[in-house]
Amino acid sequence: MSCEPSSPGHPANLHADRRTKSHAAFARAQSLIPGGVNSPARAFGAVGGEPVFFREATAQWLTDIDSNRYLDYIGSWGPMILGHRHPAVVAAIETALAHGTSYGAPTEAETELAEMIVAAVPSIEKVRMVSSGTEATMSGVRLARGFTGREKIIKFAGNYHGHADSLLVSAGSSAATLGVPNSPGVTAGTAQDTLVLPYNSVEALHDAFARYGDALAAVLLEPVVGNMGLVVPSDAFLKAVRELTHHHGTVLMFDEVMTGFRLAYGGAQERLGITPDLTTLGKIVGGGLPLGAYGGRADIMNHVLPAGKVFQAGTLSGNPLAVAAGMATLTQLREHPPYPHLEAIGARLEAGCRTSAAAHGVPVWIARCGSMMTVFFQGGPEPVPVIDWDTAALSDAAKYATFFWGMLDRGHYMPCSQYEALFLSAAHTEADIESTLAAVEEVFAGMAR
Ligand code: HOZ
Repeated sequence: MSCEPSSPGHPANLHADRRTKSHAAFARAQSLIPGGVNSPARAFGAVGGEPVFFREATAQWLTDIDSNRYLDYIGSWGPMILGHRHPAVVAAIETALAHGTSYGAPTEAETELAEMIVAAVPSIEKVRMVSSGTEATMSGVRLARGFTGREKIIKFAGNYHGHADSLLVSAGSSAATLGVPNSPGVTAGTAQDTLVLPYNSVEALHDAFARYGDALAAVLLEPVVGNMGLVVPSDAFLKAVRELTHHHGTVLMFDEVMTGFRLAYGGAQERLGITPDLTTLGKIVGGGLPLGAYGGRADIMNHVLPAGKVFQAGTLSGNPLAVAAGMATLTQLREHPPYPHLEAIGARLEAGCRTSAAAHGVPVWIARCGSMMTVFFQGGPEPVPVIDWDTAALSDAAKYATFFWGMLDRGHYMPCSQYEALFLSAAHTEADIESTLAAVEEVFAGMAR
């Protein structure tokens, strides 16, 4: 990782003259906002340059403040599965806006969105709305502890569940990218009840349950990981997770903040055929506005205040604009499922990247699940399967940076870290993918030299 200013030879400086307004905006932001950004994932620290500042977005396109256009492959890190400013979502927000922006009191729309979530997600019988994925997962962990009366939880290295203290242990996403998987400020007391295991290790799971068994409140995981780059679970791992948690009365909690409504309408759990006890949602469920949710078995959810005694609250929880955007997005996904299209363009993108990498001898491991994908740049000629954080961390971040800047300069906005997945939207066309693959071909050819 490098936070050093770019050197003249760094790929970040290719065509920097096209982003002079972004450069000035970043300088101004840095004087007022720590690091110049309101979330580190967007800071470009891992690719050694300065972030692009945006003016607007439409469908699959982003426009920066220097008027450069980019095909968008992050979709606000996941929420924009329909593309930006989908007319149905805009109309729903405008209608809600005409009535009021926040009441701090219940609305019927919240119940309607709850009905849609319960109908969509196999494990969810009751659901509580919050304002972000972090809040959802933090609240879910508290609930699992309150429900079981136990304190310890298991998470997996490289999985990221937002920035609640007890989950900032061996965390992925920008925590891993920027070198602080265990953040200063998280006390040893908080972290000691979080056990960290390697993802996909059935053996480690059995060992942990043999040792801590009935003291485990929850096992929390991304059922398909997006936050150390894309990593898929093995069938054996998922089976072991479900069987062991069931046997020990431990709550199995899926963090579907990224995968919910994306890998299928019912999320990764529908796609993989595994039903957890609790599920956390964010991103798509809010249609691009701040909304998260956690839900699951009714007997567990009934422990949340005021039905039960586990405290969780929020002034803007179930905010009417966010609920309207979420309902409009879910309605589109249900009535006009984009999943076959996303699968088709995802498969084409993956195949094209493989072809170019092989043609130019660029060693990569490519992982994809539906509309999420990562190209891991590797050191040696033999591909090393990326199955967990240790194998993801073998990636060559400098090569990823070269790829990232090469794509950006050709008008393709990719994740600014090796350890984030890219996201496709329903708005991406087959022609967009071909244009992206033409850029990939050029960039890989350059990397081979
Ligand atoms: N959860 C997003 C992808 N890892 C990052 C969002 C952020 O931290 O800004």
